[in-house]
Amino acid sequence: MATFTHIVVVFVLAVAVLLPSTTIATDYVVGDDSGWTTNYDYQAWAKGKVFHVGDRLVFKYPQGVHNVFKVDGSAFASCTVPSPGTGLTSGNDVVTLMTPGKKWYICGVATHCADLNQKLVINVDGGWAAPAPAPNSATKYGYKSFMAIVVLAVFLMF
Ligand SMILES: [Cu+2]
Repeated sequence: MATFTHIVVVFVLAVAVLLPSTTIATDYVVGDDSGWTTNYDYQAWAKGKVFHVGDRLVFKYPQGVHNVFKVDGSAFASCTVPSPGTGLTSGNDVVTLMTPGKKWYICGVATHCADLNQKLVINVDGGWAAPAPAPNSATKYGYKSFMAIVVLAVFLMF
């Protein structure tokens, strides 16, 4: 009757192997309690935070008062708003950080970006949560190799 115990142990270990790459993602509410608004220092907010692939930005604001456009570096600098309809407008906009690198976001309402500093730039680290192999994935595979050895060891015990 070792079979059932065997299956349970292998299942638990399999979960332990898979879990680290799926649960470390973090949700960041942009601006914390202030949310996505005017006259807020988003550079100060982003400073010291390390964003990883798989993390999520949550833009919170009263619907209709602001919006969120993902732009490139030059549009960020000049506060150039892309065509309407390409922005996020729900007031609770969740953006999953899919790739490493710099990400720029601006508000497209009136001159909120140009005159009232409603703009955010962050840098996303390539991370262990990346779906594709990332430069610093050595620790991930190191951990997985270790767990694979543990699973093998448990197999041999039965
Ligand atoms: Cu705005």
